[in-house]
Amino acid sequence: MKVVLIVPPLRNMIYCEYPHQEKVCYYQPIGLLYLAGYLKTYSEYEVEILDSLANKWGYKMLAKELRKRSPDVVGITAITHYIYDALKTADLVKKISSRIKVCLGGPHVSIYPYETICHKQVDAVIVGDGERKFFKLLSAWEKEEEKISIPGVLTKDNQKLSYDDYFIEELDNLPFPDRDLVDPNKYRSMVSSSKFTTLLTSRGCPYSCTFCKSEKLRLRSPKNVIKEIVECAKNGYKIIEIYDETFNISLKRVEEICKGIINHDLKINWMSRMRVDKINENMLYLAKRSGCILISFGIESTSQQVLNRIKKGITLKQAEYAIRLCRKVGIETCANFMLGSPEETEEDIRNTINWVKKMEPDYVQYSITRMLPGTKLYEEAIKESLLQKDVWKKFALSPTSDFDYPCWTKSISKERLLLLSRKAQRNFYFNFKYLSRRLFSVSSIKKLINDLKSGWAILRDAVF
Ligand code: B12
Ligand code: SF4
Repeated sequence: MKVVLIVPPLRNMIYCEYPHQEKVCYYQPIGLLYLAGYLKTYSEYEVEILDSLANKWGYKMLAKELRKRSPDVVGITAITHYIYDALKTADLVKKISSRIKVCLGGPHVSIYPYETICHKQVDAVIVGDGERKFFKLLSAWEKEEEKISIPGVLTKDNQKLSYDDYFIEELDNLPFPDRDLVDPNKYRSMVSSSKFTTLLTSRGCPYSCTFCKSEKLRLRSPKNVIKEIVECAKNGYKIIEIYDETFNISLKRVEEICKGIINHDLKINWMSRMRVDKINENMLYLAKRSGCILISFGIESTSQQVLNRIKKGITLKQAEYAIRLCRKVGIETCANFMLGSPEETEEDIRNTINWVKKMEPDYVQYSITRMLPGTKLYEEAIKESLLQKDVWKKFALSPTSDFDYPCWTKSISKERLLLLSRKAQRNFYFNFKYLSRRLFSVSSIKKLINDLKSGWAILRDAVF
């Protein structure tokens, strides 16, 4: 059986805060690489990945590539933001041949399984971690089973969903993502042009920030993580972006992973996302010695009232400590903020911008607080009648490319928030002090060229 996994052409993504940045940095579709790794380990199926985003393909080109391969099954990944394109891709597959089975998976499908299976071009949907369930579905299709009943899978004939097998608990038992299925030259990180990949040491997150839909936390053992990092280093990857929702949930675990990288003398650099309340000097020194070059912190707001309201569980003191400590140790920082959270005023936003000026992180990312489906913030907005109805559910049933993304606009309008965030972004990067600081800190001409490319993308997003 021939299986093709697809990242759709993102031509109608409903919203993307930084469209130009998305054109300079491309990330391997790690979820699909995991699915492929699993299928290649446990089956004889022929598996290929078509990443339309990294290949810069539109629908015509994707159709051409699909026709060449003539698959039996197509799997399409989808987040809510590009479900329109995912369904359009499913349509295209069915137009090429109605005998090709189409299955959708990914975060959007896990939130809206019933709304997704309703679409005529979709034969099956899978919720939660996909590896085991997709394999079971393919086996059932191969055997042409009449009634398919697999926990976590919905088909046109069986629309009773069981959440029994939603998560994979033992991540160490999973085969590694099959990185050989994509061309490494097509992927690039924001901070370097070296051979780059992404890696997950955990899935889920134990915190409950109201703007985020976190799932149950599962951790891989440091030994298992090191094995994958060693494999990546052997295959020539120089930069690894750890894509955990929060990497430093356990300090001891991070330290063990760092020690493993140091002991294996791996010549790699890595970056990750961490929480400001879970760091200490020892861990950061180990991180630096093991090649950590950048840590992103979700600080969100500098108003403690707002931080409490969105249940971020951090204090401004912790954020200041984290940025100062990273600077002392020699690790760059990226501070992420959301403007326009509940109870945030324009004065709070000004305070945030001034705080950033004072703290001087190496990078900053301002976005506006958007209400994602499945989050507490979105539920709050419906309860407080800020939204008249469940707009995301309606969108999931009939997606449009001009969907108006809901924001918390009780005190500040969306237009104003967008203006403030763009202005803040532009003013941070394009001033003499910042540019001269960056110029003196870059380690090589290659890095300078890379920073200029990324900087141009940021400028375009902030200006246009
Ligand atoms: C790393 C990450 C990013 C990275 C890289 C994204 C990428 N293209 O790889 C960056 C920073 C670029 C990013 C950007 C964005 N992201 Co993001 N991101 C994540 C994060 C933290 C981890 C994703 C990941 O690698 N997961 C691990 C892998 C193993 O899981 P997976 O991909 O979901 O795949 C598994 C299953 O879903 C399933 N599956 C997936 N596809 C398929 C397909 C088939 C056929 C089957 C059967 C199964 C299946 O099986 C896989 C293996 O178990 C998630 C959080 C999360 N909980 O997933 C958010 C998340 C996916 N991002 C989200 C969002 C909103 C965005 C942005 C729109 C933000 C923005 N800029 O405004 C952009 C969109 C960019 C884009 N083009 O996709 C949301 C999506 C919410 C939603 N309702 O769909 C999430 C869920 C965060 C959240 N909690 O809200 N993101
Ligand atoms: S915002 Fe970060 S810390 Fe909060 S729940 Fe989401 S992933 Fe976890």
